[in-house]
Amino acid sequence: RSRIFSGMQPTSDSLQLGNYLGALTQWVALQEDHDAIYCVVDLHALTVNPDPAVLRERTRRTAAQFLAAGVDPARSILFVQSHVPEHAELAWLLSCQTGFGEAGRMTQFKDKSSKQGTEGTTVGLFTYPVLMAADILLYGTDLVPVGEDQRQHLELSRDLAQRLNSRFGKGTVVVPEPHIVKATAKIYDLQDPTSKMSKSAESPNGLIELLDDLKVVTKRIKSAVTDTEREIRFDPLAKPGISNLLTIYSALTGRSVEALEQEYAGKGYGDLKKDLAEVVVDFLTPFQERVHGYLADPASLDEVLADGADRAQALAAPTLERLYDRFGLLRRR
Ligand code: AQP
Repeated sequence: RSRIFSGMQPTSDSLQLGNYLGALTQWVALQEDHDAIYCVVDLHALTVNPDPAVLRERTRRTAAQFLAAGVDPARSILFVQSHVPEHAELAWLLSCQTGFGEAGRMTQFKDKSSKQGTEGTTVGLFTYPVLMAADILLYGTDLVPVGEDQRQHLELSRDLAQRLNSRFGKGTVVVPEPHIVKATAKIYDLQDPTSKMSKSAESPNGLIELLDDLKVVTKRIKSAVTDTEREIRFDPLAKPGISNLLTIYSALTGRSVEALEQEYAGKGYGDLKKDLAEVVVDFLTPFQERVHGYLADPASLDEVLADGADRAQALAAPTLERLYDRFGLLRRR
């Protein structure tokens, strides 16, 4: 069985629909016939300096949303990144293998740091993709299910893996492959349908947040930006807003975009939005109930996470030990 690893940051009280459709649904599907490891990457979230109490709360909330989406801790390993210190340790080794210029070419860093300014941007944000490579390489990961925005970071993980293999010998680490499902690889902001939907967007109005009030969700879908035509047609270049709504509709119902185009031929944008809002509300209602169930029992949730951390660490520790040795660090007796 091949090995899957993926993570999500606890950077918001709620995940957004892009996180769910771009990544989380693939996580749930892949755990059926792969060895899957899923992680709340709290160390990554530190790069934007969150309030400590808020971070702690969001870490549990993020784990609860993984479980509510169907991540099954009996089949997969589910844990919190900082519970397994090998992640931070391997990140140091890898940061000493990453070129400064190479890290500086990461577009996500360029985007986020340009918004925050030089003084507001942490060194942690700069080395974020190196920590991500450590997460992946620590487990001999074959496949990483992510959305399109993570493709470049994954390319860096592959480059680092190949670098270690050419320096220390073939097979030192596994070179990971991205698993990106084209149809849902990038869900767009409802108010700005040429930008990706993002948890920490400047304005929440274009987000579908999984834990938001259902009336707010409905209102946001009904006020989604469209275009001045009337035809309901999938055409991401000419009609990014309508195409995004069709993508979401199709992904949540399992109906093809073509079938939806036919069904809505001659109907108005208002009809599409009203029906989509119902589809989203029908999906979110039981999802939110499950999340609140997990959050009502934090002791059990913490137990699931502790068990996951034990299982993850059992895999991570020997890999790190082997790499420390390859790098020439004298091991303690
Ligand atoms: N809009 C999206 N469409 C499809 N997939 C998406 N992902 C994120 N946004 C979309 C995927 O969800 C996972 C979450 O990764 P993350 O939490 O590490 O952070 P991110 O990629 O930076 O996601 P966000 O929501 O934009 O978070 P913030 O605002 O904190 O930066 C990844 O697999 C990602 O590809």
